[in-house]
Amino acid sequence: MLGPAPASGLQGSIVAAGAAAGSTGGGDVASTAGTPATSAAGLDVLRQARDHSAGPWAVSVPPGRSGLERVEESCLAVADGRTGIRGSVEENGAASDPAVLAAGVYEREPDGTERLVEAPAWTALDLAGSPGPGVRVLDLRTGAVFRTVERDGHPLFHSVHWLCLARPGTGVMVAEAAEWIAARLEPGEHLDSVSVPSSLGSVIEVASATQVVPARSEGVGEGSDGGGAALVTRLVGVAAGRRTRTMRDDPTRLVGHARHAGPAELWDEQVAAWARRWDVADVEVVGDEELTRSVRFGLFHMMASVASRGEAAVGARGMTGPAYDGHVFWDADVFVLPFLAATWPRSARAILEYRIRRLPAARAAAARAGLAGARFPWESADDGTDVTPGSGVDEAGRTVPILTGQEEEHIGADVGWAAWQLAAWAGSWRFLDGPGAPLVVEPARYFEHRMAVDADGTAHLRGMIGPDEYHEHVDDNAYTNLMVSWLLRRAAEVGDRRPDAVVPGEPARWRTMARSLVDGYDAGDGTHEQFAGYGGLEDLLVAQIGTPPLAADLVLGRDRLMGSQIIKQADVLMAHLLIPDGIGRGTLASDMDRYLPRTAHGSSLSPAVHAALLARLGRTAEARSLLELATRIDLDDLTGTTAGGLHLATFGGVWQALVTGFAGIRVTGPDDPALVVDPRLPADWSELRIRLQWHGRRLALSCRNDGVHVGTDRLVAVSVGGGTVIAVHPPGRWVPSGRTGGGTGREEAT
Ligand code: IFM
Repeated sequence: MLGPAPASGLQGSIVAAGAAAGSTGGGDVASTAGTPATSAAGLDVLRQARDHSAGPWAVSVPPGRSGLERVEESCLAVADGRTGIRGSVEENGAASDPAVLAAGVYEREPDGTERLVEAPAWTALDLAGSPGPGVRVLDLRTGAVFRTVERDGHPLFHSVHWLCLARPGTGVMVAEAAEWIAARLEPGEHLDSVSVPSSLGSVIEVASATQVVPARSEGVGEGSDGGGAALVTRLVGVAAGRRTRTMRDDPTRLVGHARHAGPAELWDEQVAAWARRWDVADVEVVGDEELTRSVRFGLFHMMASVASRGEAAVGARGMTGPAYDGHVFWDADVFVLPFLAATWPRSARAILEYRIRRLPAARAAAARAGLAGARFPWESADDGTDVTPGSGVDEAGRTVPILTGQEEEHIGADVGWAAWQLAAWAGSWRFLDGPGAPLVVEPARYFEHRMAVDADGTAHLRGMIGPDEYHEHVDDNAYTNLMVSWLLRRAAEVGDRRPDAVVPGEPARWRTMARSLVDGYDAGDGTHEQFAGYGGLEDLLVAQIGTPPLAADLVLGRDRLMGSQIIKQADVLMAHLLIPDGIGRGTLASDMDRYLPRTAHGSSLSPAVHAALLARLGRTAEARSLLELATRIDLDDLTGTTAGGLHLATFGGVWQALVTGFAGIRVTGPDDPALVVDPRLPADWSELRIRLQWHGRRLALSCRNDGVHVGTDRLVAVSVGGGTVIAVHPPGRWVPSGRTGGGTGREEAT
């Protein structure tokens, strides 16, 4: 388990900067001017980074754990939105999987598979021996990884590295090593470069300038008669993308700029850049430091994984590992994007830009199916064609077909929903009236043609896979139909505003189709049937087969599972999360009672979704326990898959659970007249503090069950607990909840 850093910061005895300014050697770097200052600054930075890593702002990896190296490397990964590096130790142990990854930079294998290109880690050092892993800390506040190794009370090795958020593609590493470890590090200055091209015309290029000077310090030199220890300062440039089109910068030029700035300035920039991000994104559960840390861990990785400009291909594991080959799923649009729309809209826009640029491929996919509009792929990589594998191998070594690429079509509605989210948080139609319009209109057009209208006038989507991937080729998956119905109505609105984006008659037809599409609602028991015929399947509860989270496919086998009511992850309930106004009021409680006991949480996406909805229902103890489960999925490697990278969608789900669940914040569209907040907190959370941006206002919300203190930089309209809308002037005020009494859930109370 990964835990907190020591509250007082890590111990060590790195000495004053001047001690390192000895010989600089006669290296081959173009200019050595300022070299002593660079080493001095390096030491200073090393010390400052150490001091920053503490409390609920840091996640530490203790020494002496075996078999977890790759898990730790995922957890300690850092990124700047464009490129990332796994948190491997500098000597790259045998069990290590070091890598530099770049968003959207894929390789196509001879069998057609597309996967992320991996370049060698720029943190590698040719150490003469391993000092042992020591204690490693990810400082969430600054995005730096710090390592300290001591033996018998003597420091042996210290290092810090980070990727510069303010200048994507620039990396910095400073390390101090004792004599016997540093024996192979040649004093002087060294330039290195490596280029990893991909068959798709992309490349990752890494250039670095490394300076090695003696570290005659009371630090790592101690115990080695003051000589031979080394201080290493490495400045790195990483450029990734298509050589001709999207190559961001020349890596050598990036190194040159970094040398000009020097490590101290780069460190100050880094601290300031991350402070700007946290200022609009932090979440704190007052009274639960461990939960706060694990929530921030997820927020950090989401922020690090998405660029602020251009397009952002956000793979299921971001740039923290190679799992799922770095493919882009609905994880990006539905789970990660809302957090960014509410905190850093430029990054949400970049996720949508990735989809906009792949509309031609989505249109071609629809056309291949003989249909109009655009059909987004379930798994997407370089050019937006579907890259979902056709089969996989299960744990028993059997080849099983994977049908999600053909049948998990809800992705089209998910993309439209994501575009709407950005507009709703921004309080502006600009995006939807402009480049975002096709993301809503074209999938709607596709679904209009994809559905079948029966003689009785009801419309159906047949042969689908819903979010519950345990059941394939089902008819009228409730989540898909509800989302498509919602999408058709939104597309009609966009069409009303932008008649040039639609064909005359489409908006009216879409409104009719939205009403005709069946949603599985059964007035008898007040629930939505997950798909036609679900109720007739073997009625198994998860408690009868094990304790969730579990992979029920492995427990029951594929055939029995498909014939049972066990589901993998939130499906009907997912619609309650995303479109509470698009699903029958009062049905959340009954759908929860029906589906929660049948849900295996076989996907890491599932627990947080349930946490959000249980909180909404006022079932805060259950909500909290599922929230905590979600926050530990990677930190404790609960699914055994963290070695392949972190589950970004889970982090997004955790944020949504806190914001839309526990805090009860609801946004529906760009015209929302007020921010709606309705907190439901467990008794021992004294406060839930959330920073975000809504309709261009920077807000700091301190939520309690009896009201919310709203801090704001501009006049904002807020309604708390169903109370009247109150105008809040800067710097803010306490807004009491309009809800009287307690105990009932939000749905019942409104
Ligand atoms: O997108 C998810 C899906 O919902 C469940 N299986 C894993 C995918 C990638 O995270």
